[in-house]
Amino acid sequence: ESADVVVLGAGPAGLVLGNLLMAAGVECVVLERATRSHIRTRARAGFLAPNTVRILDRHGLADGLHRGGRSHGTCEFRTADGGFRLDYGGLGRGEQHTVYPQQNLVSDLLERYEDDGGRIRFSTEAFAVHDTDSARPYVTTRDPDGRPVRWDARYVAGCDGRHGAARRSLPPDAVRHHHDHGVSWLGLLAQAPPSLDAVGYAVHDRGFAGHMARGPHVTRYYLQCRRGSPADAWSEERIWDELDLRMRAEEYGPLRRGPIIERGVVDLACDVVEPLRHGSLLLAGDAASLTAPAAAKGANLAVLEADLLAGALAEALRRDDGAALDRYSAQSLAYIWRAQEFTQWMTGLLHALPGQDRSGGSFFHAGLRHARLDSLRTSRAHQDWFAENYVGV
Ligand code: RFL
Repeated sequence: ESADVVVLGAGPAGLVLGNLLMAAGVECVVLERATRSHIRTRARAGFLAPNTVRILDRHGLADGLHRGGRSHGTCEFRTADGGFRLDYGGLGRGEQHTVYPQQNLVSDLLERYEDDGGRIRFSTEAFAVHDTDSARPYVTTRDPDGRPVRWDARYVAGCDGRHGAARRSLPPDAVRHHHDHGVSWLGLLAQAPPSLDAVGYAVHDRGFAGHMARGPHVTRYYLQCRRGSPADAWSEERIWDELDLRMRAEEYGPLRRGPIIERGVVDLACDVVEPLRHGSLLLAGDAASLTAPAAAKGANLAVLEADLLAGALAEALRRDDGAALDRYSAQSLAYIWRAQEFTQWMTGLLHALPGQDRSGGSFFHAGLRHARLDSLRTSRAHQDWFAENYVGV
């Protein structure tokens, strides 16, 4: 089988790319390891940046999020020195997030792609990308009977995440910059209405706790946990008690409890692959760079890169010249590093790092964190900087 562009992965990156390539008249196919129902229900991100919404709007892909999304522009910090709220939607550039669950966005993108006649194969895992240094790369998969299938292409877009075939097929000269923030989160999805009308960040000596609305009946919570602890280590009651404690329920009132419908441990780590072009293989989304979820940049970068990559691929195919693809790599990396820098700052703001918290004996990091929060609480310039970076990509 063949296509001008073979896209690996049907997450936000792969499906935005598929839609934009189709709109540009580029022949493409999307290969996805999971089933249709799996990608339509996989809960992950929820905070879309204004630039993400602008990109989707520009390409007529934002109807669903305008119908079902909600504007959001406030976060609340709760600390030992008292709490403070930042109406970031009125600070910086005056822009807000749109809260819209990632699985809804993926469902919208998929529906549109298929309605427009887009080709997609589910339950089709790419094993490797071959001959990326040539003008005829190909991808290997298997058909439902287990027979090998070869997909010939002009270009292969690796949008298959951090463990995908694109990363495994990188040539030896590809550099992967990796950084481990050293902290882990227990990520929870609760069948419960939000407990506050803001993103909640609790900075506590026992560790970080976070609160993020996903919809009227579902709320995401995070609890910093010890590295290596299993997701099922704590009972639901213990989880809610710990959340109440760190979110300072005594001061602010108890959280609205409900069944925990999903849980998983996330080690906060990040990486960047450089460059994003390796001959005829291009990377976008988590395959290009992984960001820790502390600043909610991952899905937004995925959409931004897919937009840039679609334009570059269309130009490269039209002119038979890959210069636009090199520009894609350089341009995207500039955005990626900005997002990594802010994520690193945010991670430092929210956590007692291992061995550096008060109980670990070192007051130095706790002192820095205190100063950083104090500056954010009191300095309008710092708040504007925060708002601009928090909603920006
Ligand atoms: P995805 O969404 O992981 O999609 C990749 C797709 O590729 C498929 N795949 C393969 N297909 C074929 N062959 C193979 N060999 C394949 N290997 C994998 C997979 O099945 C999948 O369908 O990557 P993409 O498109 O780059 O999008 C990235 C985002 O999904 C990710 O960055 C965000 O979810 C990160 N993230 C958040 N980002 C935000 O912007 N805001 C948030 O609030 C936010 N919260 C989160 C998050 C990630 C989380 N996890 C996963 C730790 C919260 C959580 C809990």
